[in-house]
Amino acid sequence: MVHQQYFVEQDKLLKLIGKKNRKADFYNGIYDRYVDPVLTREHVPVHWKYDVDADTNPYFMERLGVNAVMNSGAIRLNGKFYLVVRVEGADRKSFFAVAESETGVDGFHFWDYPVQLPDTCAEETNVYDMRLTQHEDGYIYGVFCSESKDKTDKDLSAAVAAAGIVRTKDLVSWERLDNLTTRRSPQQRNVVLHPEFVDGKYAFYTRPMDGFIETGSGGGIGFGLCEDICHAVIDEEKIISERIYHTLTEAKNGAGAVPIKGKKCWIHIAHGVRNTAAGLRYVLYVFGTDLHDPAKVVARPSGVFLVPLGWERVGDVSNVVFTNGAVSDDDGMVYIYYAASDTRMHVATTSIDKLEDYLFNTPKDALRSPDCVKQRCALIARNLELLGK
Ligand code: M1P
Repeated sequence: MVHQQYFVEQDKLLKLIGKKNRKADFYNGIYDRYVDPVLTREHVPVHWKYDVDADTNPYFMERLGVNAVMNSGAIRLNGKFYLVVRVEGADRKSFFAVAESETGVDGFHFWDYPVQLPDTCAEETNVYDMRLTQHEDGYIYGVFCSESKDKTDKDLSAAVAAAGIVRTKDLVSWERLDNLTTRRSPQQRNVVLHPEFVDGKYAFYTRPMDGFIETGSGGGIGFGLCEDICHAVIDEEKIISERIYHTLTEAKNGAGAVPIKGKKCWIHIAHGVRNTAAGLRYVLYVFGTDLHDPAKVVARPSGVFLVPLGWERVGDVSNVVFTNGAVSDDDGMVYIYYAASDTRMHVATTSIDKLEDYLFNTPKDALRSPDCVKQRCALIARNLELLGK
């Protein structure tokens, strides 16, 4: 017999899924934020966590808890919005699950089962942060972090991060391909597949790393080409968005969402990390690359694009915003899905036109306080003249 509490919990879940989201009272002219997150651990189906049988679970206890839902790949198919969500179990292992919505800002609900990836690598302990690329070759690719224990290091926490690759046509059946090999970088995380061929090859944005957490002396967002997606090997990585002293990318950075094709450039929404007395702070930034040469940066506005605000600052890993999925619709609206503090998923909406205005009309970083104040005084002077003051 089904436990009575199941119906109580199921009712709460349906109310949560049915709740309409609305724009928050936040303004910067660049994007809108929303009052409610689009997905939280409370959105996880009841039957994923509880044994609903009153005989075997008389206290209706959670048997397999879920800790967080976060860093989600995003795609729009047949007019619907799909997230491939990183769900972190109470056991700290992450897995992927599809959630869909008609509107992109509310109504997200999980499919009945999580994604069951082909288990091809016995060493792989954890998988997370899938980027979904609708490639012009006809497949939807998922590129994610595949983490294994580093058995060559005595440190218990030592791990190796690699880019796992899967592909699908329907988000239901997934084919696992070889992990990406990058000749010059022992580790990779935050790898993104570009949606179009470049010089007839598959193009990846990479993040060369010496270690699992630290990117080491190099880092930055790299770009490389490979011939064969089934056995992907990149011989050369060119850094296209480097780390810069005293900017938001000082500690590290990484590609975020699959770039969106705009009218003037490819629009990249990435993350940058700096160190503070309170620990690492993750924010989002935007840059544009040439439509014909996606490795050539043509716009890099100064400063942060989106930062953790209010309750977004608090969670399992506080003071973090992270994106690995954004989609545009037929009207040029853009939906940016970002996780707050490695805990829950939010959305911000804007448009391709607004993002390109932001990209090409926001001043570049002047890099030194005296030059930054000159930049600001020039803006103030122009404004005061117009305002007649
Ligand atoms: O905890 C913040 C993020 O840390 C990692 O990002 P990066 O590789 O740039 O440090 C990722 O593990 C990501 O999942 C996480 O959100």
